Amino acid sequence: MARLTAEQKQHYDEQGYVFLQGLFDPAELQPLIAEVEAKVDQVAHDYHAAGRLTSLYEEHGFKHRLRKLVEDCDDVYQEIPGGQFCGPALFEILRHPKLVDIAESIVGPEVHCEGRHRLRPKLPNYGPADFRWHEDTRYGIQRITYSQQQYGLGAHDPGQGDTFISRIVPAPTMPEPGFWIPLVDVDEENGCLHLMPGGHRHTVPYTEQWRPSQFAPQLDGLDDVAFPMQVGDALLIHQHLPHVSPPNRSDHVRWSEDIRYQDARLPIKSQREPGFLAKSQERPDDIVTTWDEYRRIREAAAAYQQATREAAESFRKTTGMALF
Ligand SMILES: O=C(O)CCC(=O)C(=O)O
Repeated sequence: MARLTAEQKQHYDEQGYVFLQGLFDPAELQPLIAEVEAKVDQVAHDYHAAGRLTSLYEEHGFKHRLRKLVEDCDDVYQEIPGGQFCGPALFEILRHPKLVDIAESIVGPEVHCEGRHRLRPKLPNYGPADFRWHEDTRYGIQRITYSQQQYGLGAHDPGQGDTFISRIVPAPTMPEPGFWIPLVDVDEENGCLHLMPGGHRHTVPYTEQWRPSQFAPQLDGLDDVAFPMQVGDALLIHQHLPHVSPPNRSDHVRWSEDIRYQDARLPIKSQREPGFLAKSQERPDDIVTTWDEYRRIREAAAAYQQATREAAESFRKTTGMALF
């Protein structure tokens, strides 16, 4: 598959997204959908065996079964979303050349697939599945120091002095292109994504990025655009593009998967969810090509987290002090 065309790259830079209509043949996503269905089935059996469900709801298909299960036992929901879900079919999508080659257009030839991929079952009228306006990555902060001369008074301006000015400014973080991939057709009724095209170029003050009431005026004049999509389409989204996921008002689950990439030469975003090297010229032998390898990376990270938690707990018990 191709990298982004020059026009698509320009659109990404200027508008903060690219709508990739028909990127996948829907059949290519079928193994992933089957993997999600198998996960839901396994959770249903576990909860049913534990006496926490009155039925397995097996007669309900992909779009309805999880809703029925959660209506019966709310705790079922927490078993499904997020990065905890992963298997061989998702791995094949994470490393799919169609995604990795497009990511390469933005992050360069060393492509790391972040471990923070997320399965999103957006249940009808279910608050925990909704997202207010946000950007996917906060800005960092950077101290800049400049003299009045640099600030524009000009070297020969008689008014220029030696005064140095020091400011803390928000600094865009490294490129982290994300893909939002629906697993059912999405529209405004079942909670399709809304973007604010161009919003990634408006720096929201560092402290206000998660406070929409203060966020909105910063983006005055930009439009909120809904993106109905069909299975097979994908949205490529800049990490600073504001987006929102309004409530699902339909009677079925809106399923989607989101995936992010970064330059593998830069510090890896999340040590807790380490991801894997998806493409590389510098380290071709380290590219992860099998689910078994990625599964072992995930298991090692989980074991490390567990050991860290146990060490902290043991320290707390012995000393009465909390490590974190
Ligand atoms: O899938 C959704 O409903 C929202 C996802 C989202 O906002 C995100 O991944 O940052």
